[in-house]
Amino acid sequence: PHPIYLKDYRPPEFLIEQVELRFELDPEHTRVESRLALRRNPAATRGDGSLRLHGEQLTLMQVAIDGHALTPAEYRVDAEGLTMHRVPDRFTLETQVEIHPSLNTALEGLYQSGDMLCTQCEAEGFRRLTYFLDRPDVMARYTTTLVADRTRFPVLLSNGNPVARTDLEDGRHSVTWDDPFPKPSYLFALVAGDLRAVEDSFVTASGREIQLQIFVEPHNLDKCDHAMRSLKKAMRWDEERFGREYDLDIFMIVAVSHFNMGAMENKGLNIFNDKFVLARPDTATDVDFDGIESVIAHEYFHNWTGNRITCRDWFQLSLKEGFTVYRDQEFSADVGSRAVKRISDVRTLRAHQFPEDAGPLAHPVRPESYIEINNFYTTTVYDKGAEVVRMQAALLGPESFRRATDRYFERHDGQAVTTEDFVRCMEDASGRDLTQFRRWYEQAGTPELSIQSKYDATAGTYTLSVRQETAATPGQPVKYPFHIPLTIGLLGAEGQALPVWLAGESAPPAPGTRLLELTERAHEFTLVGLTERPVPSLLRGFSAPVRVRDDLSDADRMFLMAHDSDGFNRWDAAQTLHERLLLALTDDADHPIPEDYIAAFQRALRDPSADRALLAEVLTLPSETYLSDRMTVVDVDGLHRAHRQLTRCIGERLRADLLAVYHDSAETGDYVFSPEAVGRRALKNLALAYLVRAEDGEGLALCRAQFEAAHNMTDVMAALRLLTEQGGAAAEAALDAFHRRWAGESLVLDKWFAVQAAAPRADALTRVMALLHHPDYSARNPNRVRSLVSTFSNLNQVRFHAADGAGYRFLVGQVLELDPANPQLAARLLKPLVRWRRFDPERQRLMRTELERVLGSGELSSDVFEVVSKALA
Ligand code: HT7
Ligand code: ZN
Repeated sequence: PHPIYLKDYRPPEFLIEQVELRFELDPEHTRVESRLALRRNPAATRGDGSLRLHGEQLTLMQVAIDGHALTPAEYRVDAEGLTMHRVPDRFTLETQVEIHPSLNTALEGLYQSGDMLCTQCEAEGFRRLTYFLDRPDVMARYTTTLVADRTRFPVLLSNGNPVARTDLEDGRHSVTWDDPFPKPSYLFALVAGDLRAVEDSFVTASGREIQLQIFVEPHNLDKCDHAMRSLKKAMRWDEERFGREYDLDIFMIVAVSHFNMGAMENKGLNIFNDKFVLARPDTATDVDFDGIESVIAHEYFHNWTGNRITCRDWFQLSLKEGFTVYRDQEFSADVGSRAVKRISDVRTLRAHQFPEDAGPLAHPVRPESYIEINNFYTTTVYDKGAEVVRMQAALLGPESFRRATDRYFERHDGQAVTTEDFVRCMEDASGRDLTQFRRWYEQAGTPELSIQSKYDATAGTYTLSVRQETAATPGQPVKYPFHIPLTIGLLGAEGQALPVWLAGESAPPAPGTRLLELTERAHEFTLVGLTERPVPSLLRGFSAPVRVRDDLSDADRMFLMAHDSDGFNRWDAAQTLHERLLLALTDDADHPIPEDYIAAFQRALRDPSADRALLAEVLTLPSETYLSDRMTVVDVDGLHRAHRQLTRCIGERLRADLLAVYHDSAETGDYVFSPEAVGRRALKNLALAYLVRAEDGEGLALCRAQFEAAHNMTDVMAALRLLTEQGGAAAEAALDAFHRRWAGESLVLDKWFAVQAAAPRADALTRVMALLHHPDYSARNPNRVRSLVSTFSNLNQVRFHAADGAGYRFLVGQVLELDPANPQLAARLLKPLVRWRRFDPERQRLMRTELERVLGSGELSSDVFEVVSKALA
């Protein structure tokens, strides 16, 4: 497979004005008729007079231009498309093809999920439905007719509005849909099935009534309330915060159980992994409820950021994904707790994006080349892309940023554009020059800020010396300085906010947070008017996606943890304290656990006014995977031992406080999904975890009781996780009971598989391998594969990285088995092996051997080939 380069982008030679599709749907043989109105693109240079359309895995039955069937001499078909040797400047092309949904295990194009048929076209799946110019800068209007058996497929859906329905004499029926908005082919969708809908409506700011429908299999009708509530909240929020109103008269969501990713924003017909739709308090955890709210919002927000304004080419993917993640993050922050949301987003960024940016798959937010676009739906494009939008919002300020997004929506509505067009709107609306800022789109790698401080008591000044440095990444040996917004505050001895007053300014600003801008490799900021040494609160709210190395003492961090007005930085101070101690314990098991460390957390636990959710975050230790990214050579076993040691110590030393918190947080009444209730449950279950992991008798009894008595899945899973970790008869009994109780509930069974895969018990791999043969396991269901295989290899670091390499062999075996069936899934599974250079020489050897085994194993998909070849390069 060959790479595709951004520099090679050329506008399409032909445009498609109108698309008429007719699908005669059947799982075994589906016939697709297409009628395309094509015309030469005046903006493109003329080629050799031929036209090439994309098409894969299609059986061509007929092709005609302006009503005349082509003879075989007039066209050529190969594995990737259809070439017509001579075509007019304007013409109608008709094709007829056959496809086989039931054989489609890649879940790209038209496929079967359970008893239903559905499509997934992003990024390049439309070419598996019919011959087409399957690229996002070809936007067309679609009319789609679906024909299928009336009994098997009573519901037939596509994009836009239904305009005709007919019952046919042969037991089939047909529905025609018309989508008035021009769209790229990747936003096309159809669904056919025996589905039921939960219905509601929404009145837009301008008074239009929109019909809302969530389609599910009949037995899931009682699990859609939360998704519908989330949708209506998101619709209102987008009007209020971004001035964006919904445009069609219907908005539909369909939940399917076989899905490669989270969800898909097809115009007017979002298709979702059912994991991000279905929830009842007894079947879904708080984390699931939260995920549903944000994914529903994310896909809905794409209607403007992605659909009305789309990407010119796939190198611009972050234009829609980075901006839409930013929008869904802001939505969740507004409807929940801003600090807690920021903490969880930064946790994700540090745990996944920072390692990606430091490894062999590092790429810019706007990549320069790719082999397989499906490999570029990455945390860099999504999460760092959102940070890049967030930094622009910070540099512009809220009013100017809103003016800039308004301008973007107005200027580019109906177009396929670039990240450059987005930045230009930011500049035009604010008058700011973002030339240097553009490097965030172009340069890969995480900058590291080194910040040194000096207090001069005589002069009353405090000097911050800041340097930025970014390590080389593949293909980018030299890095130029980034434009970095650095938000800081200063705290006085009583914890009060001090003014951040820069030398040379005539008067101090009001005490509080201030934005400094870094553009050079080194800066010195002299802050004046200080009568005492302040404690600095650096990078408040995580104002830029950077690593920080500072000279604060542990005492400074405990002070910040107690007093910083910035909730994010209170948490970050605590994280750094945990991290430093855990790394010290990893190096030396006898390293003392300081009294003041324990005391600081005891004070936090005893503070009656503390926000429960934030407190739970503060008390949560950084994960072993995250800590491994902080070591030059990962010490897998040392980290695991240190983690257990500190956990046990906290459980023992803070026993009374943890028990008090547990009892204070008892569930009363019905399940409520609110920031307060979620925070209370999080803190309670964290307290329980410390107690159980310290093998506290009372804690263990409480855990067993909670498993028996809890009515909500959050509490049940928290208890089951701890029991499974402990092992023994109680664990087996609980797992059996859980399995019996939830037989047939696929999403709940995913949890049953995952909880066993994550438990760091010595027999974890044996158990995981046995579970591959469990009757409920299916390699054809990505959720199930992820629940077992990905959970083990990503969340059970100590067992996956077992010194004998058995974890690596297991994973590669799974990848090789899956690759022919579902390349997207196989390539994603491989990710934990990509960081092989971070481990000790023997583990490196074992991992490299397994990666080489993949490379040497013959027919690989382009997806897996790209990941492995780059990992080994
Ligand atoms: N825009 C979507 C990305 C996507 C996808 C979704 C489902 C299956 C395969 C897919 N390939 C790419 C999801 C989103 O970011 O909203
Ligand atoms: Zn998205």
